[in-house]
Amino acid sequence: MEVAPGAILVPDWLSIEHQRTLVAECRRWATAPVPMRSAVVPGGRKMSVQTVCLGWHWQPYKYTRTADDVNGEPVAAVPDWLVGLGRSAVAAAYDDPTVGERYTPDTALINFYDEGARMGMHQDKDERCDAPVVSLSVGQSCVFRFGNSENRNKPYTDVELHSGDLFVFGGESRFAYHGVPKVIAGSASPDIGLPSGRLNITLRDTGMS
Ligand code: MD5
Ligand code: FE
Repeated sequence: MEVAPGAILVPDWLSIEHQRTLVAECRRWATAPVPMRSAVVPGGRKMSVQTVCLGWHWQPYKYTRTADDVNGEPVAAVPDWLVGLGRSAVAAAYDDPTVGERYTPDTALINFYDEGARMGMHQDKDERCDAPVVSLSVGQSCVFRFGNSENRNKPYTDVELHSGDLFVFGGESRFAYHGVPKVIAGSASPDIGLPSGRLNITLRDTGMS
């Protein structure tokens, strides 16, 4: 489903088995070598979303190899199987195996939303590269707000994202404003090993070396 040019939503793309694996792996990534944390933005406020990173460490608003704002450790590598999942995701979204083969994300951001967490409208522009962002949702459903590339206000489109959904943001949509105004209470998906909250895994190419 094309939400906007380059922004493709593929509902229920991940199998239950893949969702379970991602939950289990996220539990490991969230503990070591760098613990998951709420990033502090330059004004001093803590984000309500908690984040841990693979490949490159994101902090507001840059990428580094070591988690300088957490414990100073180098972040874990992005495993090959996750790069492969990203390639399959891009190929599926654009219905074109060749775009998948050329996709090499060097970073994964894992966001955890408890039921009260939200993410304000923003653009992802810390990457020096316009390759698509792959977004995988696991756990509780949310309202995802897909905006425009000009400002954080209207026009925007609200879509519900559910456990297993794939969203790819490329082309004209890569630098659109977006946010997560709410996690939907009571929407936990049974059988995936996450009793509450929402995980989002994004794959990105930072364009860094
Ligand atoms: C989330 N994460 O659900 C979202 C999914 C973040 C973040 O927003 O920055 O960690 S990624 C949604 C996204 C990424 C890149 C571009 C666009 C949306 N877009 O152009 O709409 O936790
Ligand atoms: Fe974002």
